[in-house]
Amino acid sequence: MGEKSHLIERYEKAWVFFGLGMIVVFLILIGYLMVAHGQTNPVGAGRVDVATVRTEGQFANPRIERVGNEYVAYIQAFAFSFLPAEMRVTAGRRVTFYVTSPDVMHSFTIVGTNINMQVIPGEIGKVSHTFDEPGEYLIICNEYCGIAHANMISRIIVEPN
Ligand SMILES: [Cu+2]
Repeated sequence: MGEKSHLIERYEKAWVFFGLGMIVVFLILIGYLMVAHGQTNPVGAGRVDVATVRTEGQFANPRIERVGNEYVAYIQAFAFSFLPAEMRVTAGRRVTFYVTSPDVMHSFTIVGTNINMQVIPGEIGKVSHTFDEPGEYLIICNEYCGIAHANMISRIIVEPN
């Protein structure tokens, strides 16, 4: 009996250490990913009127434009597309995306980056990213928004500097 309870205690200890070890591993992993990929915190950047956002204001003219050394994009995410449907930037320059939705919840997710922003109707989401690697990046919606959700794509083409 005494020997058996020692054995159980040993197993218990091993699993407690394993659990604590995994917490440490995850914290290190989170820290590493934040350093390696940069921290992107989407922020709220104001509100829009969903009834008029498509015809008035910045989002009525979805676009990407050069502002000084950077780019600024005004993007509509709606069922079932993004506007503009394609954007072009030069590698190494910071791009700030302002995204809103006139209908339902969507997301603004750039494959191959850590940008994954929720797009809430009536809210403007803002997130910035610098594309260091030239190439074509797919923009997708990962909030299920209806029957043609899977067709909801756009792309950003990063040209060499
Ligand atoms: Cu969507």
